[in-house]
Amino acid sequence: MRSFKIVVTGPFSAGKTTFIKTISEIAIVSTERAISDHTRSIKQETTVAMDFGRITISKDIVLYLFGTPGQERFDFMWQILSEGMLGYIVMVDASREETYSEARRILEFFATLSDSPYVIGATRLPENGRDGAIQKLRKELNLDGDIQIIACNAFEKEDVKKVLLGLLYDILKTLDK
Ligand SMILES: Nc1nc2c(ncn2[C@@H]2O[C@H](COP(=O)(O)OP(=O)(O)O)[C@@H](O)[C@H]2O)c(=O)[nH]1
Ligand SMILES: [Mg+2]
Repeated sequence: MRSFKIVVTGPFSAGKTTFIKTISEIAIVSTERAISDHTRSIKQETTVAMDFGRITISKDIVLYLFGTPGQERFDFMWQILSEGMLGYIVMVDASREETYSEARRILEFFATLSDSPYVIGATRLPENGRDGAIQKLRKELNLDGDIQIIACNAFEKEDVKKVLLGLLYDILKTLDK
């Protein structure tokens, strides 16, 4: 049995908690709190410490998912959560361009923490012109061509699986080297 620790990160309200909730076989251990500051207009609750979920991929592979909080004052948690991870997912709400700079900051910070593979899970992509939107996201986030950007409705199990398997594929590639 191999277990993989995977971190799910990304800007505030990108869909991280939803992603883990959708796929986890155990009731998600979430630490949501009512929001007291200006970000309350975006949503009512936020993750203050972490989300935790588990998914069995096959009889040999189990993934443990750790979601990071998305507000700056909890940044110190990123470092703790990233310890021992085999890969990470950066969730980005493609429809909110004002969050891209935060996404870039997260990408840069994680690159200093770890060499492990990562993929982008892009939520709220437009129905029409999806390829163009993905290309734009790649450019805005300064991503190399070999970094996967995977379209994801975080409420859809199949989409969440696609993102996880995409990452797993990149992880297995590095392990085989
Ligand atoms: N349309 C759409 N809404 C989403 C998606 N994922 C999450 N949401 C909504 O976006 C808001 C933020 O989601 P949440 O999972 O709490 O984001 P987090 O801050 O990254 O943990 C919530 O109102 C969700 O219902 C998605 O893939 N598509
Ligand atoms: Mg959350």
